[in-house]
Amino acid sequence: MKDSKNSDNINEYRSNIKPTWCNGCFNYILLNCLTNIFLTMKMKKNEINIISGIGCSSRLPLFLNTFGMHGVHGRAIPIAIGSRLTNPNITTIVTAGDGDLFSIGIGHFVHAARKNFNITVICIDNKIYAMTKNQASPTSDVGYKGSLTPYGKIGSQLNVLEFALACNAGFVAQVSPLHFENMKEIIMEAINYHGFSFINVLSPCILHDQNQWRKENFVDINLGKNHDPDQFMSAMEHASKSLDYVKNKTNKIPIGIYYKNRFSKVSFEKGVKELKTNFSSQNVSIDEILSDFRCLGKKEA
Ligand SMILES: Cc1ncc(C[n+]2csc(CCOP(=O)(O)OP(=O)(O)O)c2C)c(N)n1
Ligand SMILES: [Mg+2]
Repeated sequence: MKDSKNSDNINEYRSNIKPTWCNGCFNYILLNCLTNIFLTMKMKKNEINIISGIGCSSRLPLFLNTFGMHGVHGRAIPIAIGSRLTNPNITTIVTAGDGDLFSIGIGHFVHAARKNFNITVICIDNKIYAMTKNQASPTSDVGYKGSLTPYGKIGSQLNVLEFALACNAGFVAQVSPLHFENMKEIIMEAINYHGFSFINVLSPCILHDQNQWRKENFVDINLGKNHDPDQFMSAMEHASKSLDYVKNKTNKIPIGIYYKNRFSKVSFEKGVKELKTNFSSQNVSIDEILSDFRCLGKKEA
């Protein structure tokens, strides 16, 4: 792999590793959508970096012929941040499960969003830990009967859209693989967004999910005049209702862009670059400053 020319053949973005997912898994649709996006956006394979954690969904980078890493459970975001800081010219996308991002890895999410790293985080939300055989996750419905909660999940369900907004994510959306074109458009918009973007992909596990969603079960919140993604309070209001379908099955499942902060704050990477430029204009090099810090550390030790 790793050549620098644009690909004109979608299959060139795929590695020769055969996916290990169950037949009919929604993850295939997301994989197909990503290669479609790379082709449409004329992205070079060596300018794409896909980082994951551990889980069925986290195997996704293995099936792509781009840079990437199948990382450590809950640590996809720190790996992505490290690679972004090392090479800010590479498009960095995290693809990880709901367990990975919102159970063990939730602390990393908070700070990556708040500090505004220019990465796209895609949660492949099947509402369970699938790989370890069906345990309830933070996004499982209350009462969900998993292998460790045979009498039903106790506690509450994490509303990831509300959470991402509260963490100050500049771009927040939810999509369904059953609405392929909508999902593709929104992921492309997230990739183009200069700052932290989050997309929740509703991807029910075909082995364990009892809901059997269909295309017509979804509603696009961006159709009509009810919601303006520029408006944070409107985004919060819509996000707070985004799980209403769980309690009342007659409610539709909302998809679309909840929030897009068009006046995005300076991304962390840009901030670092500006800092370096400011120091160099004052004739002080970053290395000099760091060596002072190192001396201090030694004196204190
Ligand atoms: C540090 C650590 N803790 C726990 C595990 C066990 N483990 C592997 S995958 C997983 C959960 C996966 O769930 P999710 O991230 O939602 O991915 P899915 O399999 O549902 O796609 C767990 C708990 C692990 N591999 N490493
Ligand atoms: Mg999961």
